[in-house]
Amino acid sequence: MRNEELKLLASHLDRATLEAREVEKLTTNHPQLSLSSAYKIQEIGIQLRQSRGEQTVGYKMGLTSKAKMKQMGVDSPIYGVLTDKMQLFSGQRMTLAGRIHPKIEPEIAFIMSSDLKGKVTAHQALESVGSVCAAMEIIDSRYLKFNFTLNDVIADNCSSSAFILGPLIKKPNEINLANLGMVLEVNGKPVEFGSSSAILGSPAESLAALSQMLHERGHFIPKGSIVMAGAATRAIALNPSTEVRTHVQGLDSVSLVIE
Ligand code: OOG
Ligand code: MG
Repeated sequence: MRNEELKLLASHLDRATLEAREVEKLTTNHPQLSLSSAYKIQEIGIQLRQSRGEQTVGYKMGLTSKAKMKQMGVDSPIYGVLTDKMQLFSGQRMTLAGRIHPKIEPEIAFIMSSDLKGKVTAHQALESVGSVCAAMEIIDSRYLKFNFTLNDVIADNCSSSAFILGPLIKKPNEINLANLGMVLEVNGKPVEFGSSSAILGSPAESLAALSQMLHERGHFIPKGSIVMAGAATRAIALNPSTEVRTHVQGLDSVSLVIE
């Protein structure tokens, strides 16, 4: 795809985000959209956000669990970029204004204490982690009915809308990240149960996979980055007048109040 066309598609998705408007998925009119063009559209979309003053603060992995792949009908992990404007704070009250059809999902996040580059094992990846925490992600696909192919969702920055980190826990090496119970509660009632093992076997594997995927595109994970490892369960629709909380065994909890 030519650069001009990639730019047009990126600004089409950017406008849909700003106007909280659903649009037809790109592959309906561009069935030939490739994985590499999709990541280029994602990158141009991030540049548009940067031109409005947003700063990139990290990455998110997506579709790292069987439950999510099945829910969305796609079959391999993907990554997107996080900006400072997407960050909400645990316990914060928010309205759903400005979002299209938001859903929320339980995650685990890392804060990097050093750069992480190239092909690494999960063990090596953890050596670059300063702290780990319970997290939630709000996803809000810009596509009609949350329906897309893998390349569509990559172009749409992997449906990212917002992320929320719980209290940071130091020394991730002291916790066995591969099997932590995770519960998503709405108004105090558990609605989704999972294990961190659902995230590619362990969130540390997801971090290593991100490093490798970025390396293939000439990028790396800089020191200080926030990395969302991916959801452990299906995502659930966000509704007004609810309190949503995720507990992760050994990692405290993170919450959000929807007005
Ligand atoms: C794509 C984003 C998936 C995750 O954690 O698996 C994702 C989507 O489901 O719309 O963020
Ligand atoms: Mg996610």
